[in-house]
Amino acid sequence: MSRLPVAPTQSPVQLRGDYAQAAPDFRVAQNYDNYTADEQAIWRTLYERQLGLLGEHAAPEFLAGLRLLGADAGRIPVLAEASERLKRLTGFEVIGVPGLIPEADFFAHLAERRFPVTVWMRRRDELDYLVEPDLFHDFFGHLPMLAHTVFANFIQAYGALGERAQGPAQLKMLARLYWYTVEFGLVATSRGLRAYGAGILSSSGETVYATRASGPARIGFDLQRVLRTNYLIDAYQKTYFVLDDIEQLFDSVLEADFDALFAQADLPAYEPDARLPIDQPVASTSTF
Ligand code: HBI
Ligand code: FE
Repeated sequence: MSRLPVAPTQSPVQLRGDYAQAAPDFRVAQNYDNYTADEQAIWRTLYERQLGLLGEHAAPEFLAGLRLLGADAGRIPVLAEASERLKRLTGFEVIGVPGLIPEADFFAHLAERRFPVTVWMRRRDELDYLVEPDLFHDFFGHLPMLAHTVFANFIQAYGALGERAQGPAQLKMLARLYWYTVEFGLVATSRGLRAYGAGILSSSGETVYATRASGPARIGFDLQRVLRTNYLIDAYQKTYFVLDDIEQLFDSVLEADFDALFAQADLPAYEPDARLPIDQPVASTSTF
């Protein structure tokens, strides 16, 4: 495979997966029998740890999606089985990939309702943090929300936007949108702030921090603000953006004029901890 993806993180990382077996669109087989007993145990540990936190911290849409996926702590899920379920729910397929793939391929898959899921599991010494998304992050973190019709529509629209973006500055804007919603998004509910972002819900530490810590700012979601706000990849977020409801995400990109927004790509970005007069702070029941 000549075209190895440039990992979309600020620090170039050595990609872990086996890209040599990947198809031109980066699909790989899951090779289920290759998972070791320890990898099955790591899945169980991660799943059970997160399950204990979801009731208090996860958006109801995430909880509903996780149930619909039918996975459990007992074993690493078979991607083809989850794909069958998800396809019936929102038309999204699940495809195995060796890890991070080039942005153009990633966007093309999303635009055609295919979600790439890394096929390898993290090591035991990476339970709390790893740089590149593994199967647990992608499957447990991302797939439940793809069972939600409107969120699935947003992800497809996001993929189509990616195919429209021209050049690194516009791609960076879209990476910020993905980061502050799909990865680290919060939503307001009648029972307080809940997380729907995969980066939050696949991390036990950030699941509690994002919804309860007093340190970070929590700001009402504003598309233009998010598109211009840089993010930290190796620390808890300084700023979380809060949706009024999941539909707001799809509505915001549907109504937006991306020709005008992309034209602002070269404007200076806001720092991750920026506080602006236009920001609408959202109260949280901080407990620490
Ligand atoms: N590849 N497999 C995979 N998973 C991702 O989440 C991913 C990717 N490539 C690019 C990428 N994310 C980011 O650049 C997004 O912001 C597009
Ligand atoms: Fe992710």
